Amino acid sequence: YGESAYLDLCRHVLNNGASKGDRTGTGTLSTFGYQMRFDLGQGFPLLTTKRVPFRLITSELLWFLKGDTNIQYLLQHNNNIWNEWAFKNWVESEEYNGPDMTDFGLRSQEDPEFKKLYDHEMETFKTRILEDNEFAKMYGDLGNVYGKQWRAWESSRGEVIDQVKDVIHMIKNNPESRRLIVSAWNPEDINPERAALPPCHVLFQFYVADGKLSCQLYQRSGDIFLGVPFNIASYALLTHLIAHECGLQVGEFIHTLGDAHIYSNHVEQVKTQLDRDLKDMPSLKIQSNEKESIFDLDVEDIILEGYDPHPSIKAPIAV
Ligand code: UFP
Repeated sequence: YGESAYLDLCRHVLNNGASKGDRTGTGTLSTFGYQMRFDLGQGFPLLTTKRVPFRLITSELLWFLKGDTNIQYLLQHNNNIWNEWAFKNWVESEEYNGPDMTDFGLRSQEDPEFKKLYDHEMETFKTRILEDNEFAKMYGDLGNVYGKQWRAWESSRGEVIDQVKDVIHMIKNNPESRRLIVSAWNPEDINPERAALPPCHVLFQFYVADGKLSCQLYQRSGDIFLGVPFNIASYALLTHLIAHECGLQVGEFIHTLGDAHIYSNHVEQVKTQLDRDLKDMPSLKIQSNEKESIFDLDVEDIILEGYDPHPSIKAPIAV
């Protein structure tokens, strides 16, 4: 249960994981099929054995919930986690005429001279997205990512489906339903020609019993050290927000992972984290007095209390 379940997953993969190559060429220790449970009534499951940047989790989730797919909102909230994807579209466009940015992810990790050029181009790009709405419309939009899939799924018949609104309606009106599902996985979009990033969070399902709302996520691929702590907090927050909207208490978040892996260059960091003791869990408060619905919430409405974790641990991200 809780953070111990996460640390158990780390231990399990360190001790039993298969050595497995991967798309990024980094190499991993990996296991297939693993489940963790978090009782949200006990506290908010933001890890305490290292600091996890909750601010970024909040603004990203509110961005998804608004159905927004443009990084301008994220940049306005000082959130840089999706920049590379938009930047890629920009530097591959006809209009871009700066220095060659082919393979910028890998090259900026390997070549300090190139990194300077890249950092400069990226800063220029961010400023333009923030200051020039026309430019932002053209190059800040990521297309078929979670915001679109959750709030404005386009069917082949030309309908637009708001899965989150629909699921909230169902939870309120038919809480016993066994069909309380939101899916991000669209086989039509998985073609690499059309979407660069097939969703990691494939599908989630809600469940209501005893006045409590639970949520289970199926995540097809999880970077245990960098991604998963983020993902746990994000879906725990989502469960809180939907419960709040539906007048329910929070139940459990159940995290089911497909390929759960520790990258070979994260092993030392994981061991450092495993040597640390757990601290008290923080708690979450939602302030929404005048807000019509959770779709109108702002980051300031979400308040985390009592978070006093061990320091963060740096690790390179696999791109
Ligand atoms: N990843 C996560 N969580 C996320 C996310 C990505 O752990 O929310 F978007 C990791 C999993 C994997 C990589 O290490 O990013 C995605 O690569 P692939 O598509 O090859 O699974």
